[in-house]
Parts: sequence; C-alpha cells; structure tokens
Amino acid sequence: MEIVFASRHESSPHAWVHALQQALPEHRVRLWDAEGPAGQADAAVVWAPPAGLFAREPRLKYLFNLGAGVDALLTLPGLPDAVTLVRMEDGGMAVQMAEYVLHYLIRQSRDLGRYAGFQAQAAWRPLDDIEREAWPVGVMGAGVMGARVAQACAALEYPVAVWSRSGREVAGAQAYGQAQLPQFLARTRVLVNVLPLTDDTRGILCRATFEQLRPDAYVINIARGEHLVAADLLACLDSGRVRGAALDAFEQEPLPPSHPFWADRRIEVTPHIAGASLMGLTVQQIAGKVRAVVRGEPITGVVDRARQY
Ligand code: OXD
Repeated sequence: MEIVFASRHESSPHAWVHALQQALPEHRVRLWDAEGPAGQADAAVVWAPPAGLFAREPRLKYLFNLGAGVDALLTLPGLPDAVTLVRMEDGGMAVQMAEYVLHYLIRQSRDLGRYAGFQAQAAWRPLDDIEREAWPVGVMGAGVMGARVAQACAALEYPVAVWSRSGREVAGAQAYGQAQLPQFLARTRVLVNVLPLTDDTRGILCRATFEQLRPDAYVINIARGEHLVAADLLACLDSGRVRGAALDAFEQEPLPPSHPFWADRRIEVTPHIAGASLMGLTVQQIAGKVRAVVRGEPITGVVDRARQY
C-alpha cells in the first residue's frame, strides 16, 4: 500500500511519517504534499487534512483519523462516498480522559479548590467529610472513552451511570438507554460528556439538560464545543443551578481571548488536552488495522456515516 500522512495541524508530521514507516516497513509511507507527486495513495492518515487531498488522490480507499471524533472529517468538502473512514478507538486517550475527569470530580467532591483559598489565608479549616453518595457521576457516552471514565470513577466508589443511544452496559455503572435520559439526568450531579458530535447530540448540554440534574451540579465537557450551549451554561451558573464546569473543547479553538469563559472563576478552561492521541499507541493501532485490511480481515472503528460516528 502507499500511505500518505496529511494534516494541517500536526506540528511534527515528519515524526509521524517516520513512526508509521517503521511500523509498516512492507508499505510505503510519505508526507502528503499539495505540490508533490500525487495519485498513488491507497490510504491516508489524517487530522484536519488539507483541501485538495481527495481531488489529487482518487485511489484512496481508507482514511485513518488521528482522533476519535470524526465530525470534522464527515463535513469535509469533496469527501468521496467510497472511502472507508476509520476512527481512532483509543490511542492512549481513554486513560487520559479518565484522569482528567477524576481530577475535576475530586477537586469538587473533596473541596480542594476551597482549601487552596484557605492556604492563601494560612487558615487551618477542615470542611465536612466526603459523602460519595452525594456525588453521583453520569457519563454521556458508553464507548471506549466513556467506559474508561465510568470505570475510573466507579473504582473510587462514586455512584456511576452511563447514558448512550444503545444503553450499552459498562461494568461498575448503571446503564441508561436513549429514552431514559430524564431518569439518567435526575440521578446525576456530575455530568461528563464524551459523546460523539452528531445531529442528535449537538447542543445536548443545554438549559433543559442542566435543569434536570441534581441540585448544585457540575459539568465536564471533554467532547466537542458544539455539544454545549454556552449561554445556557452561563445562565445556569448565574442561577446557581450549576456550581461550575470544566471545559476542554470549544466551538472556536483556540478559545478567543475575549470569550467570557476565560475570566469566569466558576469555569476551568483547558486547551483541548483531555485526551491526546499518543504517537506510539496510535501508530500501533493504525499499523494493526492496515495489516488486517491487507489480509482481507474486518477491522473495528469503521465509521457508520449514517450514524455519524
Ligand atoms: C479526538 C479529539 O477526536 O482529540 O480524538 O478531539
């Protein structure tokens, strides 16, 4: 196979090409270049691929996305119908996301932010003991990421539920299906979003959702900015319905300096780092799939375009 690496955002594309070539010595891997030779690629490894890739590479059969979310890929102009899209299934992201969620969950449930304030005043002031039952976590999304997040919270004995379209079971968590969203929200205080972005999930983190959560709720969004209705979050923070939020993904990235989220002390902003695809694991996963495809075997992670993930 001839495999090209094509990304507008990757800061070290040569390192990716080198790692992929090392992992797949029996194939040819090269950096795609809008000006260079074209027309021979069978597969592309992409993240925000450059315009012109599809027009100049009509032989492409497989597109391996470097991330789990394929929302941006699905709306790319010129994306051919016949190309098989493959999303990253983990690539080291799931454990990082679990870590991220635990950090912000524990910061709330153990009042660690308040202790930081007390330290600034040299105040020795123990607060109430933790009651785990008061911190039920609800994870939206029960795929590889959602399951790992849910299991990490359950391992620390927080009550955990997962909500997904299919109602998929996750060990250690209570599973809710699509129609059970009201019941899922009513038992949740810490709402964690790891859903794929689709027509059905866009704007799902909105006032109607927040108002069904347990009082004094906390919101963690590590999926896409478009899941969140920013004005609704700010209104629910003002009304006290939601106590705070940790946000890693935004409609516009980088988040513009003038955005109200930056200065809001109730909101923790991070720059889309909750779950990065790690090069070694990602390359291993793609190489395994390329070999399976060549052997004519089925692979996992193939995107269902009608489902949008
Ligand atoms: C992803 C992401 O989709 O990092 O994996 O946003």
